[in-house]
Amino acid sequence: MCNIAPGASPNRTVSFHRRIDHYLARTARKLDAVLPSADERPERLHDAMRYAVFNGGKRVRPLLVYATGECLGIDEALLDGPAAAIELIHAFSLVHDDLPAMDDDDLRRGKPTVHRQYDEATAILAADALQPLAFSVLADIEAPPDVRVRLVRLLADACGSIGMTGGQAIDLASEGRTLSAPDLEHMYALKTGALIHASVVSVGLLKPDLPEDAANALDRFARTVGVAFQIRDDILDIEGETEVIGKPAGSDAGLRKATYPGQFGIVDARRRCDELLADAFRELAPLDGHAESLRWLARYIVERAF
Ligand code: GRG
Repeated sequence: MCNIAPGASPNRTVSFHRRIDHYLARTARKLDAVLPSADERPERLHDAMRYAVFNGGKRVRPLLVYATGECLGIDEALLDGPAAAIELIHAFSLVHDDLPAMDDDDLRRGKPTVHRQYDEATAILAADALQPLAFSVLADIEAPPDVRVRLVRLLADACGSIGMTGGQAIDLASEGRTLSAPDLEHMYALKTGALIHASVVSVGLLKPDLPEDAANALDRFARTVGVAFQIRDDILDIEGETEVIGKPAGSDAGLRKATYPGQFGIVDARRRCDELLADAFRELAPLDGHAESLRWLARYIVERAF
């Protein structure tokens, strides 16, 4: 087992899910602080940015940041910046994902998508503004300059052509096609996994003395969970109800998307999720008892109902 100091977060004697509200409140406060007020000009743009960020959302990525922080014993105040930055990138990606040129969705989180609530140009601009805001937040965190540069690089790679955007390009190019299981999982690892990976690995960067085996364990854990997250998402698209998942059920089939359950069936998709969860748990072994929060979140990710 590697040597990691116990976490300095509140109420560590109770299960992680009892601390979630605390972390959601921290995330909301930080996002509210960094987003321009809707009264500030240009008001409509700022209003749309706030709508994109505050119209619901489970905040899984910020929770992964705080859970990893618990695991590594990092002061939670230092985690607010990375948690908010990653959520801003996530919000921006969803606005783009819903646009007519992408998935053309009217509903997100049970509410009109940003281009439906405002208009297409405002949605594009709101997303365009959320992305640089994320990097500005990272540039301001209370860490040595070299750590901030590494964080910016990690997030830039995670959302660029070797990360989320590349995954989205493969996803769009795969409509109507059949992919092998490894190719599907590669697409998932980029489209969805890259940001989930960054949520965990960014916290490791805040601890320069992190032992290599712990850093490698977190890296592999995050990659595994990222793929499981997208398979679960695809299962929910088939099995979920629109009112529960907050977006039109069955839209992947409508768009002839290449998905794991679409190609291999729900049973195999569930089996693959369980396999990935077991792998993820195994990866956490070097972190031993410090990783209870990450184990809780990984299970939540593969069992969630929306
Ligand atoms: C130009 C960098 C750039 C990005 C645009 C549109 C796009 C490229 C990428 C989209 C990637 C994407 C939307 C992947 C899907 C990930 C996914 C499963 C999102 C849903 O995440 P949840 O369930 O959402 O965490 P909530 O609503 O809870 O926040």
